[in-house]
Amino acid sequence: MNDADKKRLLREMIFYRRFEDRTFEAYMERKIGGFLHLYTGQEAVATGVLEMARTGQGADNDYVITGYRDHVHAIKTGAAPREVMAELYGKETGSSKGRGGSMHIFDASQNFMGGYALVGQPFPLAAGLAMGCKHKGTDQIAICFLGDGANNQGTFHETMNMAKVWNLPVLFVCENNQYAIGTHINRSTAVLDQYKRVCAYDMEASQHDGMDIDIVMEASKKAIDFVRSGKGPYFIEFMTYRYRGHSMSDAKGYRTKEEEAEWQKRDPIKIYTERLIEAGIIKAADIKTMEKEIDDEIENDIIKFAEESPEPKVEDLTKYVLDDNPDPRWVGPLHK
Ligand SMILES: Cc1ncc(C[n+]2csc(CCOP(=O)(O)OP(=O)(O)O)c2C)c(N)n1
Ligand SMILES: [Mg+2]
Repeated sequence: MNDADKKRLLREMIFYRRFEDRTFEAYMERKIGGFLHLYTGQEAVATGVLEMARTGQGADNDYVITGYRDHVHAIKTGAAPREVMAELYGKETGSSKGRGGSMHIFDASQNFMGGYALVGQPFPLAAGLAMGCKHKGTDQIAICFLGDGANNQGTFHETMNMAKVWNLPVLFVCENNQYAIGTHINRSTAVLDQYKRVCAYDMEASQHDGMDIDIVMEASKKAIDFVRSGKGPYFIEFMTYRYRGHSMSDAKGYRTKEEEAEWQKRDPIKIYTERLIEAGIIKAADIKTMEKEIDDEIENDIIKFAEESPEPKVEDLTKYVLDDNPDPRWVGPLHK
């Protein structure tokens, strides 16, 4: 990786942080409604894993799927930040035409297959995507990001079993931020190291620091190469932390300020900034310029686009839901 790539990666992580911060503000201004789950603190995971995946090639991209904390995964896979923001605003120009909102970002043109609200739902869908790749005979793989809490769902065990039985090209990425809403993992989960759980399915697995993007990239590259070469599924766990509440309505009463401060000492953007400054790749003053450029882009392009975009029309309420579906079984009383 050359110096320009390293600078770009740092810029991307700062962009994701500020993008999420700005959605927080828009939510407080009531421009964004519904649920909103922010990725702040976990940036090195999606950025590092997807940097090693195949993206930027449209229909040839690897397939990426995740839960509801999905804005950064969508953008890094290839969704336009403008369209992601417009989706949060519920506008017609949004990536799901304003019908999905924060938890349901989707961009089929980039093989970003969602954004799902149901915990554990993406596991079997990822196996299905991987099976599709196998049948088509391409060397694409499916990458499924999910939280530590999701591993207690039945879908986890069902999917790990079949992924191994069918030797599917799927990478499971566990973002272990140690919390499922307000419940610490040690109150809900018998085996704290998540990667150990898939030994029950004889699956390759490993655990790594998720706050250091260099470590994330190195470990992900090995795991992705393994999966792409046809050796079967792989489960990779990254230890990380979400700085904000689970969603916007969470006052974080279940954890201490000291715990938060401890994790923030190892902030992914701080670690990478210091590393690049030390290596002489970037100067502290360059960071300020970078931040200013990012804020300008977010405000004058992305937010502007979302604010100026039209709302979906009331008469289009059921468009893309039932109206366009020619199957008569789905034509209900609303759709004569
Ligand atoms: C099937 C299902 N059960 C319960 C919920 C409620 N719920 C939403 S998020 C969440 C916790 C998930 O935690 P984790 O998988 O660790 O993801 P994180 O929020 O930490 O990213 C729960 C229980 C849900 N959305 N879907
Ligand atoms: Mg969690």
